[in-house]
Amino acid sequence: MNRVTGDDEAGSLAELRDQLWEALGECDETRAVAVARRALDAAEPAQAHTVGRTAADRIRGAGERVLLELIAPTQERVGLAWAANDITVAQEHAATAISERCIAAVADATAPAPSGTYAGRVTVACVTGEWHALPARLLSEVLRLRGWRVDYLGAQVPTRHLVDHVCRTRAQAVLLSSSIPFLLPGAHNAITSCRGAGVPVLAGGAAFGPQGRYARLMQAEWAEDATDAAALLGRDLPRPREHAARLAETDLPHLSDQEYTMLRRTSLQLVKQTFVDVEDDFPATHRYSQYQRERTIEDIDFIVSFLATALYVDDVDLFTTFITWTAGILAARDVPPRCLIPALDSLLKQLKDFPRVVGILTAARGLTL
Ligand code: B12
Repeated sequence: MNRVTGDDEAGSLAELRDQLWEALGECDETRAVAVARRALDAAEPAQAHTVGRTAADRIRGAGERVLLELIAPTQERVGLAWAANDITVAQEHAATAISERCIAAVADATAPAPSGTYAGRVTVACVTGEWHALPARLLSEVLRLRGWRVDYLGAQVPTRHLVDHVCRTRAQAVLLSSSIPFLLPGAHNAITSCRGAGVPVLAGGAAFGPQGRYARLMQAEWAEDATDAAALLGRDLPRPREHAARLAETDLPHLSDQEYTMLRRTSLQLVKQTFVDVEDDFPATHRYSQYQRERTIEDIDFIVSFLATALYVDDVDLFTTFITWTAGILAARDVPPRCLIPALDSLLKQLKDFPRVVGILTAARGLTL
């Protein structure tokens, strides 16, 4: 690999991304790790001329760039390829496992010498039910490079155990990651519980919405990515006052209409009835295999979960964005997106007495499917 500077640098990173992408596509772990290592060499000297930068600074900068500008976007590309049905679920799983290996290789190659002194101690965790651990892992490694002691708890951490941990370790802050919006009610519980224990919460990940709008609704700080998170932590997050258990309605007064509670309570029945209505309205389902029937029920369950979450955060956009996304996933698999219409109509019929639900479903019915 040629050492790169200036304009060549961006070109080189783009090339390395393509090389990493190819290695992931071929499930070639050894090659992928070699690309990540080469990227470290390529990223480092570009900043070497900067006056006042120590060798440690340069290594840290290179590590961060490889994590956030090579591995993260390549992993996002994996998601896009899966959504477009260009790669299988198995290829996506393999690619993610290899990305994890690459992160570990970068972390090993750039680990600061143990000094026993840290910028502070923080906990990084995914909310209950959240399996997308890789974004939290990336965040943890960037913070370590920046001198923080990080307790990385990984995927789906039950709130009670999260709170126990942050209290026991006297964490300066909890960094909570979530990618899937329907986990937001659980995320809210985690935020409220940690704040109740006097620990500030910094939330991030796609679940928290554009510009972190749902994190703010839930009284958490929000950062776009690991670099922003490091900057916020460096400014010391204000410690919330410890308080007793707090009702979700305190942050979200619209919940007092009980529509969310009712929907959650009846969701099993709603999914069953919606499937029956879909079968009636969309005759093709009668020819479905058992596997296809199960996937359809799963899709309806998803629709109901996202509907409940849109009610929880009182945001129509959360649901319409999800329906548009689902339509794209279906179309890429040669399933006509208009098969969503009978499901939406069935829910509208079953839930006609609930004004906020009706508003959300009507907006979704207005989409071109
Ligand atoms: C790998 C993957 C999986 C793996 C995760 C394994 C693992 N070890 O992480 C598995 C197979 C488990 C999985 C499962 C599912 N997945 Co998935 N998955 C992905 C994929 C391809 C990559 C995730 C990733 O690593 N992204 C790379 C990181 C770098 O990006 P990022 O999340 O944006 O994170 C950055 C910032 O948001 C931020 N950030 C993130 N967290 C935090 C936290 C803090 C505090 C801060 C400050 C910043 C921050 O920093 C990161 C770095 O810049 C994404 C596609 C994508 N675009 O991300 C889909 C994706 C997230 N998955 C999706 C779906 C639908 C699912 C499933 C529901 C599928 C299913 N039907 O079962 C399940 C849900 C499981 C669950 N309950 O969590 C959808 C979500 C769509 C939606 N409408 O919400 C996506 C977007 C795929 C797609 N293109 O449609 N998935």
